[in-house]
Amino acid sequence: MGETYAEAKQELEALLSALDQLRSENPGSALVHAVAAVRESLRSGRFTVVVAGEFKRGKTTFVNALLGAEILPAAVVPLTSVVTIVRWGEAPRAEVRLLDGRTEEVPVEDLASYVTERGNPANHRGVDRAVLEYPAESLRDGVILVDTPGVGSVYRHNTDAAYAFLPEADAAIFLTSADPPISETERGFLVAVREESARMFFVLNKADYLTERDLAEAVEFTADVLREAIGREVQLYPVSARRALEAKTAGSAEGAQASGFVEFERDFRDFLLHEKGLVILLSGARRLRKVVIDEVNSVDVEERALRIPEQEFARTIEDIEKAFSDVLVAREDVRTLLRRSADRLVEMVEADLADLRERATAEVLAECEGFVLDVEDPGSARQQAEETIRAGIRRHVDEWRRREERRVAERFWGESARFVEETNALIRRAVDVTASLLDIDLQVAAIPEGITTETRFSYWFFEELTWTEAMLPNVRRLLPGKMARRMLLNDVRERVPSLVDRQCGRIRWDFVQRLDRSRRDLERDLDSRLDATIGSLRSGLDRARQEREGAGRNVERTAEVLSARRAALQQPVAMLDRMTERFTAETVKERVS
Ligand SMILES: Nc1nc2c(ncn2[C@@H]2O[C@H](COP(=O)(O)OP(=O)(O)O)[C@@H](O)[C@H]2O)c(=O)[nH]1
Ligand SMILES: [Mg+2]
Repeated sequence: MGETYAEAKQELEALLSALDQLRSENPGSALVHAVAAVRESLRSGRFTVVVAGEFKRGKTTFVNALLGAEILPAAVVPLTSVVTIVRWGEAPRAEVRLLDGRTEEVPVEDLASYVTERGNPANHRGVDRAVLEYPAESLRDGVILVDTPGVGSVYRHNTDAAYAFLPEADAAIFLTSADPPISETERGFLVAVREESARMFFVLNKADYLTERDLAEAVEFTADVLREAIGREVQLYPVSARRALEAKTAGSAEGAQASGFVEFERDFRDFLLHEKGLVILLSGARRLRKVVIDEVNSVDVEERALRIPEQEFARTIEDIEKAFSDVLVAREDVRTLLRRSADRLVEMVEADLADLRERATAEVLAECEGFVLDVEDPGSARQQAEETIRAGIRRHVDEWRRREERRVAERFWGESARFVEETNALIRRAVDVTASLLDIDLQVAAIPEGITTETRFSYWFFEELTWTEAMLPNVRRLLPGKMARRMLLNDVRERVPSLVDRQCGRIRWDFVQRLDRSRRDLERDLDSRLDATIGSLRSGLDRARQEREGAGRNVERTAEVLSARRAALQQPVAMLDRMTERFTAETVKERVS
């Protein structure tokens, strides 16, 4: 943006205050709601940022450096085994969510005993994820950091976490370092996520280990690997998360500068605020523009309706009302189409799920059967067999879900655009009919396309898989090997299909729920925009009628009041025009570059 996000945001906030003053003359109007809604979206906009990378590249240290305090447990030996989500809170507070769905508040100092390998070996506490709230400046604007276990870590399920979180994130920071150089696993990860790379930042950590010359070499080498994996030139930030953390804790600005962190932080914040902030500002400005124009129309309608000759007045109102009810009947058809389109999306998900069910069952079974047939001591392999099943299902489901989320979101987006168009046509009809029956000019403020950013198919954190049901029955340890193997094999064959089935059922439920909610949100949103348009035209007519019926009517004096109000509304309209134009240009530029 030509100006900073903060400045643009302030400008919009000032406008909101100005509109607060204006609306007091007409309480209960759509303007009141729009002002509140836009204010809320400025306040609560959030950015999810995933920190990904192989274990021990320094992800957790890096998150601490961003927070400016050694708050998350990083260490030499332990591998973090659990995803940790860090978000703004007035005071430090920690909570863990368990795989069985329960949530427990835990002392912040004790976090290590839940999220590290040493404190929680092989995740025996069954922790699904930890959530830390912390009053760090860097989290102020709604930034949420997700510290993931490493790509290529020794535990399969850790590897999946970074993948699973990526599509729902607004941005990602990929960390590597020179000790050892970027690995084959990391390269594979980058190739797999290359589509997301426009939203990714690349960091070469532990720069402090290297001399200036070695660092330059490491940067060059790593950048080559990145370019090759991602398919384009990317900027690589050499930093020392450890030095940055030390400097920040000690309050040393020079130290932070020397760590390379400052440069990264600046670019990263710019990116976040620009990328996401712009979308929020643009949709806020467009939303306000529409309601303010509705208000202007309301004033114009009133002004004009006051002057209609007495013998024509009732008739004109009747014609306009008739047109409005036609528009509202047509809206019913649009709603029916919208619901049908949502049903078709559910059908698509169901068909895709059927594929997943079949493939996952076959592949997980094959893998587990192989394991059971090869294992040396089948009598005590139950736990490992379970682990294989769990990891297998999780892998299939995560991968499927990643693709499906995108697919559904894109389809939903496309469909929404169509219904926005249909509703705009109705809005235009209502305004045009009124304008022509009253023989005046009225502006049509269409629903902006951006409406869909507020009501899109939401990918908030989808539920992790949970395993409340028993996986495999206990096999008596003392059975002879052959028999134990046969029993275990039978159990695996029996359980895998039903476990896959159960997980597919949950996913279906999750998608259907969210689709339904998204559809209802969209419907409500479209309805309210059309209602607001008709409502403001009607209220202009109503006020004119009351005025005409009242005693001591003074058309000229009322007209003066109205033209003052119109003038007062004109200024915000002009400002909003400028803002939407500017923000739109920025968004387009962004997409092109
Ligand atoms: N020298 C140096 N060591 C670092 C740096 N960042 C992290 N480390 C160390 O690397 C080890 C792994 O760090 P950690 O943050 O736990 O890595 P993670 O597994 O990726 O989360 C720890 O011993 C850290 O102190 C750095 O910038 N420089
Ligand atoms: Mg870590």
